[in-house]
Amino acid sequence: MCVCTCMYSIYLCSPCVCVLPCLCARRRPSRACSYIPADRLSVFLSLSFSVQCELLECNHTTAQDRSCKATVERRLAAGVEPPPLPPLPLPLPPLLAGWYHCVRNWANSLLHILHTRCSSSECQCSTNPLFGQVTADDQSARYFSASHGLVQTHPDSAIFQAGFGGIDNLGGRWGSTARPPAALRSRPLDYSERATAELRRNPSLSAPDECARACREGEPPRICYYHFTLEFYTVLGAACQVCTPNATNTVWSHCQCVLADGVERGILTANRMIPGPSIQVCEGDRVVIDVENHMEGQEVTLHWHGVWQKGSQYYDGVPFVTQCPITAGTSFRYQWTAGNAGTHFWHAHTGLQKIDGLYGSVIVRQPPSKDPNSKLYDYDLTTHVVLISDWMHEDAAERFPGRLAVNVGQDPETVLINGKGQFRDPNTGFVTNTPLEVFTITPGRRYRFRLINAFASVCPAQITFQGHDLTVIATDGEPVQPVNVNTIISFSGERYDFVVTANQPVGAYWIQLRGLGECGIKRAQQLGILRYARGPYQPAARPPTYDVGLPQGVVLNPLDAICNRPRDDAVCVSQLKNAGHVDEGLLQERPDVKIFLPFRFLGYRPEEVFQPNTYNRYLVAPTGDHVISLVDEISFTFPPSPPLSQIQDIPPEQFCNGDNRPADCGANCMCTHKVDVPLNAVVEVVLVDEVQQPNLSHPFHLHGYSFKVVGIGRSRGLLHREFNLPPSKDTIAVPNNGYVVFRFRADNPGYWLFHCHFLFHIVIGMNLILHVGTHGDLPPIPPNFPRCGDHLPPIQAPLPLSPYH
Ligand SMILES: [Cu+2]
Repeated sequence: MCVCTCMYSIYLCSPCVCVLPCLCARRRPSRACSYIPADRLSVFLSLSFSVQCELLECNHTTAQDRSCKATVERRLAAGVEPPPLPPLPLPLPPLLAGWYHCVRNWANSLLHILHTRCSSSECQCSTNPLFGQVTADDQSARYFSASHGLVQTHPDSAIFQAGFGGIDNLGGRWGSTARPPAALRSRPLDYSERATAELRRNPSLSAPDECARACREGEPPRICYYHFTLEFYTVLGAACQVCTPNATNTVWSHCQCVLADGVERGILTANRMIPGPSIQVCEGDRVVIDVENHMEGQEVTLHWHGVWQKGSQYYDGVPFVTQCPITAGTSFRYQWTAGNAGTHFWHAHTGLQKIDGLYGSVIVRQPPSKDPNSKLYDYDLTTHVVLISDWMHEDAAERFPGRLAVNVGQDPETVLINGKGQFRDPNTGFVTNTPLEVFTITPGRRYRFRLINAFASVCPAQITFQGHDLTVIATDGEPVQPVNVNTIISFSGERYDFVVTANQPVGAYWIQLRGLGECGIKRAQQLGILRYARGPYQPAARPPTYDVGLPQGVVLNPLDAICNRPRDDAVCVSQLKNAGHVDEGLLQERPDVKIFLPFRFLGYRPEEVFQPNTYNRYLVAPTGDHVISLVDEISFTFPPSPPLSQIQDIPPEQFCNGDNRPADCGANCMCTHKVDVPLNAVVEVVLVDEVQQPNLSHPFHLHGYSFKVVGIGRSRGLLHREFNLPPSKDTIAVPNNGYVVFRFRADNPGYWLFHCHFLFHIVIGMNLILHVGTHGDLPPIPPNFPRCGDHLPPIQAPLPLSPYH
């Protein structure tokens, strides 16, 4: 019996007959076909590919290598699934049989072969590259698989490539003497020991780049582990003297330089990246995120926007609703099952931290058989997430409550695509030369893009791809029947998935992102590049400007919200048709519960706000008005403890709603707005915009659910409802001076925040809590769940001074 190692993997011989010789392609070219399609160069060698080659009996001759390449490409194009690993060719000794069992059960990932650990008596299956590594004097523990440029192919395309685990350590003593291949030595892990300790300790955990994979039916779920270190940080800090970042949507950046739009400022970051780490998993995976708060003097919670948190209500991340905020210097472990697939994201839900940099993508993929639109695209790449955000050149706190003279209002200076962009100074005309985001595509292929609107300000965002149609296939994670448009307008908190077909001449094309509404004042826009592989890097066309932009064509989500008739130039969200399952009970005539929620601003005169001994909160709008928000005439305040875990600590009079207002509540009625809904009731919510401010449409987001949008419009009087396959969403913009009607079945017990997703409206009370079911319906409070609340003990008389004083 012998076990052999090679540069990229191992193979087994028993006695010296190779089980998987193809795995040693790089070291033993005489036995393998090592062809990798050019658009996947960033990945090394996939097992499925190797097995295909092996079955094809490729060998080292160039002619045969070419024929192997042709055959594999034909299979790829035809969408043929890769063959399973071959059965054992001959009886193996028990140890090797155990090893092979691990490899075969975890089929198709090279990582499993690399990271399975065998002692002299048994093998432990693991996908976790750090499992079992010893840190002391062990150099290898400081190296970690590159999530850089990780490529995720669509499962239909027959080849599935795993990220490369990096450490070849099956020779000698496992893990203690091995060194990473030379190619990886130049990529030190930008991680503290503490950040990887859990991965080293626990064999059942999968690392982030192993979880970012194609999802297959019947594959066992994984436990995906993430570690977020939250810090005060700097754009263009000294880290930028060390390296230039080029990764997109990674979990770790191997370069700690944050460029953003090339304007220096202080920021908040998770793992020194903007956007923060990307969580990409399969439906059914368990997601564990350890959040370490290093932001001195700041508390934080992270919300997983779009993840329903069924059974994990305590990890929804809303301060003083589902948990106590994470204080500086402490850690909090979020853990939830990725129960609903789709394009989601995470962001800080405390104060104004989100717009300073605390956000990132959450992508939950599913097997193609479960996606009704899977036939419409060939690739669903980890790199084709389009996270758009608005960006200021100072801390958000500089703009709250707001100024009167310089930098008035809360509008961003610019907008970013995946944290990248350039900034044109309006005073000097100087343009920064930071890199733009580039998405690469191959001619003839169809790509799924996942757009995430992580804006915090009131600006809608408009995105257009030059010369390419966008086929919208999902919104807020839920599939819709495909619709072709040219431009997508999205609001804070919304997500849209669309397919782009590489059907234009090979070249580079502009992607234009414009901030609309108030962002029009500063002409806030950003550019990105859609590049054909092997084509030029720069578009030939002049860059579009804010005022002379790309042609809009057909617009999804038009701002005028004229939605009660079909139009040639636009598609309203309410006109999208659901492509998933629609609960018929929801569409019955009478819902069990109807909640009518008009919302508006309340304006104060300065002499009303600034009275001695009163400290009413307010926001100074760009107009100089001092306002708070009212939903059903109540301005929401957070309770001192989370009702989910500490309901007994909250005085009942803290809560209120439209039918139960505190007796002495004036026009600026402040209390914890809570609407109770019985479990499993069919609920209809009617949101009516009474702000009466042109250019402002408030996007409302419901935690814990998606709902069916049955009506959007601007006419008052009879509200039009459309019950034919209404789309599912969790964030919906209410047209200014208009309304939205949606329905859902309240089957997820808990305390769910429902709020306008504009950051500066949350902090002045545009929220309420939807309380579904009773405490008896909730899962138990997690052990040692942190507690918080007021400390107001009886006041004591002065203590007598000690006689020695
Ligand atoms: Cu709002």
